[in-house]
Order: sequence, then structure tokens, then C-alpha cells
Amino acid sequence: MAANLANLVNIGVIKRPVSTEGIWGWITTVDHKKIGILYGISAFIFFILGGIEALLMRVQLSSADSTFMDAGTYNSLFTMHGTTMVFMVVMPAGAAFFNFLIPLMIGARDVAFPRLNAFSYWLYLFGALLMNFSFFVGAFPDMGWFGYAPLTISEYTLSASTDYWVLGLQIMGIGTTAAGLNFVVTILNLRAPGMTLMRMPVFAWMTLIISFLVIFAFPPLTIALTLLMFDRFFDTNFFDTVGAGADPLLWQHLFWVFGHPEVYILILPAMGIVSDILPTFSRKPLFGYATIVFAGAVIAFLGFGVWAHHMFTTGIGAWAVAAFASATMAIGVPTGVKIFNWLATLWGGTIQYRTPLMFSLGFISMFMLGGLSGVMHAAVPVDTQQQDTYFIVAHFHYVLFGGSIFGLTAGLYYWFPKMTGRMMSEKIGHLHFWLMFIGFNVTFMPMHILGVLGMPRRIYTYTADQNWDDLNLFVSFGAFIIALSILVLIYNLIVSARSGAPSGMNPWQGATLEWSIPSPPHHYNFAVVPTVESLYPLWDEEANVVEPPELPEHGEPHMPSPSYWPLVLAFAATGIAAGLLIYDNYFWSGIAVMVGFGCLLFRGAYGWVFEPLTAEESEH
Ligand code: HEM
Ligand SMILES: [Cu+2]
Repeated sequence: MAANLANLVNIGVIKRPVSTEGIWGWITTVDHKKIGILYGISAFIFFILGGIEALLMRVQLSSADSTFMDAGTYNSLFTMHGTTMVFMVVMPAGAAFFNFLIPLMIGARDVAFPRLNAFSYWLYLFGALLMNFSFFVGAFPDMGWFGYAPLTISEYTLSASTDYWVLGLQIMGIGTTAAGLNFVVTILNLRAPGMTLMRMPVFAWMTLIISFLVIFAFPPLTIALTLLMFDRFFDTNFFDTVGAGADPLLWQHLFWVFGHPEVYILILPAMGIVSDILPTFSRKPLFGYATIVFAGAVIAFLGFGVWAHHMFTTGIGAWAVAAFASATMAIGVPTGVKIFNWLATLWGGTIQYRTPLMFSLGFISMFMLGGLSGVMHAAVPVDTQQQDTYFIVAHFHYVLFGGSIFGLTAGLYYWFPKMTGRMMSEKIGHLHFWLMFIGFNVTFMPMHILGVLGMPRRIYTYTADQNWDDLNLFVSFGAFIIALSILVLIYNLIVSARSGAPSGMNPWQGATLEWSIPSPPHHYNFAVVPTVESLYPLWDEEANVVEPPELPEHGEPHMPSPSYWPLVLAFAATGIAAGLLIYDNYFWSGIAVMVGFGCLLFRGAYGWVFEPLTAEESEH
């Protein structure tokens, strides 16, 4: 029955593609490694875009009374810079590592739902492109990355800017939620024989925890965005505080119930990466593996109970403030525990200062500073002074850039050989590290002082008599050092991908399963699924060398064929969103576009469901 239907679907329509080569191989891929690389490249391109937005802002702020840009442009730049960095850079960069690594680390051939995985990627890409498309129609979003009410309702938005923001985020959110489900199922069900939960690499643990965070944190955001969509397109009044007397805190609660867990979604991948890198370069097991794992779980759990620390000054009442302040201070404890564990791992180790370790050390030190200023905001009287000043801007860049970006960069240097089969240059890597480390601190350290001097965040200019100009010039200079460091990274990536020294299977003498197979891995990952007996399987082997096992007699393992449907579905979903944008100005055209793409969506879902597991042409 199913086979007949499948044949029906394939008659004369699109057949399940076979080839994994060339550009179509990438577009139709369902291979987790390729999807991971697609995520990585896309995130990197958006990183450059978000970086350019930051540089433009820093040019504007480098002197008092600057007229380089007007206030409206500045609003758009900080909004899109923040939104881009959070949703289009750090999250997908984390996803790049989950995708590439998780099946390799747990000894699986792919994720549980390979087509769903491709679907998540395309939704991310199309959602991000849709939001950025607003630039070309003069409607770049401009109400801040957390979109506070009532700034987002139609009366206070001159153009469709907020529409693009809402719809773009909504599309990306569907993809992220699907990815969260995919990775929970993958990690719980596809581990190799013998790999108990407590034998998983820490990165796999953090991925599992993040996936749960995504599943529970995204629904409040989805709800908030849906209500806002109703306000904007169908004239409801959920967030109209001025005209209709709506509660201004409704949006803030919904957003931060999502938003605080979100910051852990942004930092836990880096914590996982660093926890797996430190043992390799200190040549000893991670200190307190179980503690690090449980601390991660506790952070995630408590992370749902601290959201109102973003709302201390909104008048939520003394008891609420006290409870959220205490919960926020409590969350510092498991975080501190992790830092001690990392330091204890290094203690007494045979330390090799290779580039991945340098970035890991940068991560630990900078993230710690960001964590400390975070605990300062947990003290309510202090926060009341610091709220909306540059002290906050300094704080979150220490955790997001000093933490997430440094940790992710460590991962890039560490696993680049596995992805490409080539080593990255150590010399250029060290140069990159020192430029970025110095540039980062020159940029963001003085922002603490500017904040204490009273400089508010999100202002596009200031007068000379405030005496903020010297420090601001210094800060902007630092931003260009960071930009230089990124150019060095790009150079290193290109040169190393072309002509880096061949890496072999296990260039760093790593201990986890991904290092037991060729670099880059075969499309089926493992010729024979390994059996795992400890947390560091490769360190159990004599003399640290492992041969990839021979292929079994029946030849290469079967892998699912590529598919068009994930792309088609994601494209249709984005098309419907575009229809909604058109509907606002051209009612019937908008309806027509939505119906058209709705049909495509239906067709895509149908094709997806009845697609055979492997293409007819592929040999069985
Ligand atoms: C190239 C280095 C970077 C520079 C020079 C930079 C600079 C800035 C500046 C000037 C602002 C606006 C401050 C204001 O007017 O209030 C800002 C805001 C922000 N940045 Fe960055 N940034 C950088 C990297 C990052 C990274 C890597 C992330 C996150 C991963 C990030 C996340 C944010 C967020 C969330 C905001 C707040 C936006 C808002 O207020 O709505 N930034 N940054
Ligand atoms: Cu928070």
C-alpha cells in the first residue's frame, strides 16, 4: 500500500534525487555533516554582516556630536545587530557543531530524522533572509532585539519593519524547535552500544540539555510573536498599552520567559566544546565530569526561574524582586562550579598551548568576567543604577562574545581537521587569538566605565561636555582590531582548507569517537558501529592508535537518499509569510500569494510523507 502510494507520488513528478555531488548534492542533502557545514558557513556570513553593523555604530559613536548617521539608522543598526548575532550567528553556529558532531560522538550514522534536520536548516536560512530583505524595501527593524511593547504596535512603527522581524523570527523558531526535538530523539535513542548517558562526551550532554531548553523556551516566544502578529495584521489589542490599555508587562514576561533560557542556549554549546577540548590539551581526564554535567542541567533548570531579573525596575513588587534576585544569585553557583572544574582539569596537566586551547582559556577568563558583572546586576539596588547603561552592554558582550564566540572559535580550530582533513595554521591561529583577545578587551572593558559614568545604551550620539568621547574613541579603535582579527581568521580558513597539512584521523590525540574515523568521515560515518566501554574510548586503546574497522562483507551501509522536500516545505512556509506582508498593503494579492504557497506547502508535505526511503536508482 505504502509502496504503491509512493510510486504514485513519483510518477512524472519530482523523483527522489540520488546524486550527492555538486551544488544539488548540497541543496538536497540530508547528511548531518553537510548540514552542519551549511549551518557553519551561513552563521559565519551573518557574523560578518552583524559585525559590519557593529562597526558602523562604532564609527558613529567614536566622537561627540557625530553626524555620520541619523538616529533612525542607529536604531535599525542596533536592532538588527543584536537580532542577527543572537538568532543568525550564535544559535546556528551552535547548531553547526551539534549537526556535524553529535552522530560522530555518539557512534551513530546520522540524526534520528535526517530530512527534518535539513528542513530546520532551510527554515533558518529563509527566515534570516526574509528578515534582512526588509533592508531593501526601506523597512529595517528598529525597535530593539527584544521588541518591547508598545513600540512594536502599528501606530509606533512607520513601516513594515516590525512585520519582517516578527515573521522572520517565527520562521526561524519553527526550524529551531524541530531541531530541538530531533536532537533529543537522536541522543536518547541512537547511541552506540555501551555508550551509557554518563559515558557521553560533555558536548553531547550540553546538546541534550540545550535541546530541552529549546523545546520549553521557544513556545512562549512563539505565543508572544503570534499575539503580536494578530495585533499588527488583524487589529487585536494585546500590546496596545496606550490606545487600548493593554498591560505593558505582558510582552516582557512572555519575551523573557523565553529570553533568559535563550542565553543558556547561547552559552552551553561553548561550555560543552571547552569541556571536551581541555582534557585533550592537558592530557588528563576532565576533572569532575559528573559535576559538570549536573551543573549544566541545574543551570538549565534554574534558567527558567530567573526571567524577571530583566524587569527589576518595572515595579513588579518587592517580593517578586527578592525572589528573582535570589534565584539569579543561585544560578551563579553551578556556573562557578564549572569554572573550578575547568581550572582543576588544567591543574597539573601536561599543557599544550595549541590554538583550540588558547581560545578555550580566553573563553574561561572572559566568560568569568561577564559572569561576575552578571552577579552584580542580580543585586537589585545595583541593577537599578546599571539598567540601560553601557555597563549592561559590556556585560552581555563579555558573555556572548568573550563566552560564546571564543568557545565556538575554539571548537572551529579543534574540529576543522575532522571536517576538512587538513590542519589550520597554528602560527596564524595564535595571531588570530591575540588580536581578537586584545581587540575584544580594548572594545568592551572601557564600556563598564562608560556605563558607570552614566552613558545610556541605545543612544546614537552624545554631547562633548559629557566627557565620554575619549573612552568612546578607544572603544571604536578596539572594534577595528576585532575586525582585523576576523580577516586573519578568514585568511587562515582559506589557506588551510586549500593547503593545510593533512591531519590524519586523530591529530590531537583526542579521546572521543569522532577521532576514530577518517577525516573527513565517510558519508556513513562508521563502517562498523563501535562498542564503547568508557568515557574516553580512544585513550583505552594501546598506544593511542586506532585503525578504522574494515567494511563488513555486505559493503557500505545504506544511508537515506537526498531529498527536495525539506527545501520545498521551508520555501513554501516562507512564501506564506511573504504573502502576509503583501496582504497588509494589497489585500487580494496577498491572499493569492498565501493560497499559492499554501498549496505548495501541502504538496511538499504530501511528497515528504510518501517519499520512499531510498531512491529507486540507488543499488540495494
Ligand atoms: C564585532 C564585535 C562587536 C561590536 C563592536 C559590538 C558592538 C555593539 C554596539 C555598539 C551595540 C549597541 C549598543 C547600544 O547602542 O546600546 C551592540 C549591541 C548588541 N550586541 Fe554587539 N558588538 C559586537 C559583537 C556582538 C556579538 C558577538 C554579539 C552576540 C553574540 C552581540 C550582541 C549584541 C546584542 C544582543 C546587542 C543589543 C542590541 C539591542 O540593544 O537591541 N554583539 N553591540
Ligand atoms: Cu536573564
